[in-house]
Amino acid sequence: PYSAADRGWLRYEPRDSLQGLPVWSRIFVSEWSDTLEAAVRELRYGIREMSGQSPEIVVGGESLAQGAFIRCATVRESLPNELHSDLLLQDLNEDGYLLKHVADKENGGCLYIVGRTDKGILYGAFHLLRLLQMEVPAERIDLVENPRNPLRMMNHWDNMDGSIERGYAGRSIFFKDQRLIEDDGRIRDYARLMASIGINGISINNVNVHEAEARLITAEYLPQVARVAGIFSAYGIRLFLSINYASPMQLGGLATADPLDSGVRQWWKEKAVEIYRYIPDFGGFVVKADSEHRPGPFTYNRTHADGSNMLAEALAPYGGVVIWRCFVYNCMQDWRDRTTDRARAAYDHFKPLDGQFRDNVILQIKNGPMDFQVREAVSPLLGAMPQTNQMLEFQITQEYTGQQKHLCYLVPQWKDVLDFDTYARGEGSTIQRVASGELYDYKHCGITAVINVGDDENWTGHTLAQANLYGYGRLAWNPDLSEAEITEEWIKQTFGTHAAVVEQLTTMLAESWRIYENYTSPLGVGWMVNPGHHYGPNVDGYEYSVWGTYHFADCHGMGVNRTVKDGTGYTGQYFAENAERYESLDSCPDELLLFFHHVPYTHRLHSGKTVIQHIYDSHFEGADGVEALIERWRLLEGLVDPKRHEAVMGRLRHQAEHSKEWRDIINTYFYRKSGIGDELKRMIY
Ligand code: GCW
Repeated sequence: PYSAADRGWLRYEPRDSLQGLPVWSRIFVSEWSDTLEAAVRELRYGIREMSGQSPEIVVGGESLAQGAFIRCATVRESLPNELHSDLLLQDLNEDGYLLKHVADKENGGCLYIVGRTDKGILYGAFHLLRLLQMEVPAERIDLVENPRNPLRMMNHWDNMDGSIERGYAGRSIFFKDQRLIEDDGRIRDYARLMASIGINGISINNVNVHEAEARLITAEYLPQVARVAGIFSAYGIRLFLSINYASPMQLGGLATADPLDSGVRQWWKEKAVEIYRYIPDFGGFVVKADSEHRPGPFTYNRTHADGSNMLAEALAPYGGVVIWRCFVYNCMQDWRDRTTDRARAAYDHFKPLDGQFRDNVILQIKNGPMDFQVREAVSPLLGAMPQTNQMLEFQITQEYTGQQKHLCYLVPQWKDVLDFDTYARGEGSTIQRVASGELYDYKHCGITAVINVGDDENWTGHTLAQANLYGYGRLAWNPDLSEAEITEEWIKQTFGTHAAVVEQLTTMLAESWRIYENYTSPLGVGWMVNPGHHYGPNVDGYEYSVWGTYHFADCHGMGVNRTVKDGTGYTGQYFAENAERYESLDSCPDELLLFFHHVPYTHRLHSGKTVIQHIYDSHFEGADGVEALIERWRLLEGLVDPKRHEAVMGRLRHQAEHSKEWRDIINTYFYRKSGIGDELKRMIY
């Protein structure tokens, strides 16, 4: 590693399966490039750590070795016949690779890592190391991998003063005191972690672009940004920046930022020339415009298409893209107004513009129509624009899911979203096929996520929150991977292959989302958090606010009526199958009931329980669930190193206390509102 930070899943602890046996004595690579160097160094380092033996790196030589070797090659090189006859080799895409063990009488087993590009080889090298960490016997390795999503991104919400919006793991790893951090060690280790899970694009600054960050695209900062971009580049990652839509005014001194103004257009074109002079493989811009008081084209009576197209035109000559966020809604709503529905906003704004965007614009859409709640419906905008590139946005940082103090494994939530069937082109039109560009022929598309990383030694605050980081990357690579596969990979790499560790941690992770949901806001209604920082229970925290986030609880019942029949009409934004399912109380799934309907507390769920009894039961179960997590973790004492064991235990203890606070506040609130007691007569205050 290049820094003293926790190694995450690139831990490479000694493995019994590699100890004492002769491993590969050489690693052959025919040419040298930054990316191949990164790949080969990683291989040598990982193998040395795990086996105690250090393979020699041979550049350009013939692979006539004494003993087993690893050979890294691109498809253009001459390879053994068994590989060439491998039809799959022809199907490798830009980032794909083949990993194959080939038995060789003289030399023993040889491993081939073949990519179409150097990047493919890098990904293949990380895959091989993953398998070795998992103690998969080398002779069994024979696979071909192609990523499903062209863009696999991370969004940082880092500010140049070093703070991170919604960051729960320390300060920024990129910025400090209005500058880019000069010690690159941490950034290199970060790039390794990201490349190991296939991430190929990273925007390094907050989408809320303040005064200082707007200047990242000026000569003052571009040399520093270019340095980071160079590190990323070796690891196959393109750097993106969030920009201020009004830059021509703030930076250029123009009187307007009107996207149809020729001076404004010219300003952006020249800006693009300048940026690409410093960063030839610059990815493009991420833009939050006309959203939560950020400037945008609305000021000039122009559309989101006008605004994004202007930027896209400037980046097009260099292959750059504009990632335009759809988190656009009225954040100055009157809580008395029951007709305005924030959930409708993205669809209402963007759907009518389908077909008006340039082909290097991508619309970035949050998984849900509200805002990364523990449970919400899937955004109906995803899949609703056949002629416009779309990209899915997840949130790894646990803003509403326990802020990395609580354990909440989000892979199950993301799987639900990815497998959700939109019915956009009939059955099987899943979100994962929208994002990957399989449903519609998108020029650019993929998945992005707001990252949970900071400069804490363990990257993510809660050590187990590393699983979310890892799991997200794996799903962005292959959304068909199962939760079980991802979890097993992560545990074995991060905590070793001991059966008890795998068993207990698997259960802890698998149950954690449901546990968190149980003691927080019920049945998909969301929110009920303290305003501003969003941590901890406050049922009415957002009830009389401007944010459009209400539960409408009174003495009779609660929930948001989003039906077409007599509600906000939101259900009508879905394709028929889903629209009907959500519209009707008979078919609306329990877990989203209060997201779609306003019902009496005595309404009976499909589970057979009334809403009020469900609230009580789930809240008691949720808090008890945290005690069970602690019990499981206790079993791993001695099997997990004391440092990480204690750190996680400390967080679990806090979670246990805090979950009781959630439980009692929610239960008491609804007991007092409804006047209906708990059937089991448990303590409610
Ligand atoms: O969830 C909200 C967050 C804001 C964030 C915004 C967004 C970066 O509370 O902190 O701003 O979403 O996604 O733009």
